[in-house]
Amino acid sequence: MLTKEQLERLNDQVNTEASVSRLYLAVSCWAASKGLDGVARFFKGHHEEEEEHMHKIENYIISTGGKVSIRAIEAPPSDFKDVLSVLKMALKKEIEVSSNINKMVHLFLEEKNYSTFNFLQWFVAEQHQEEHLFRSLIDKAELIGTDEKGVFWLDKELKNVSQAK
Ligand code: OFO
Repeated sequence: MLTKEQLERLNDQVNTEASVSRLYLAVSCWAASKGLDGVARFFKGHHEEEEEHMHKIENYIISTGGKVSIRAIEAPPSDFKDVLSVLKMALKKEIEVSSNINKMVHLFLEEKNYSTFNFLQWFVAEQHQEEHLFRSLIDKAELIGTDEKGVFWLDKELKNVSQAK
């Protein structure tokens, strides 16, 4: 059983996951239109993962007898500067998501809701992996440079990462 505030926080997170999912979908479409198939595939995969995260939380709310509230979300941009800036934007987003998750973990622990605290541990681990992935891709991209050859390499690298998942 969730309190009103706890339910509100979980529903906020449903909304956040939906918004990140739409952003990654927009990046994927943008990349596909530029012929960057690896980037498109990578972000399409991440779009799908974020949808799964959203469903995970919805299902959890329902399992507690709570009500899911699906809200309107702001449309993401449809144009982006380049691949490196897109990766940096994604890392910034993931850091924001991690911060939300951490605040929730703190709340549920303080309020002795151990079941939800336990449920959120999956997200803590997932966010750690996501931040690490984006950080390492940015580091590699900065090392190799972002001229045409660099972008070609990055596109291939993102395709490899998608295939390895
Ligand atoms: Fe990576 O945002 Fe979901 O949890």
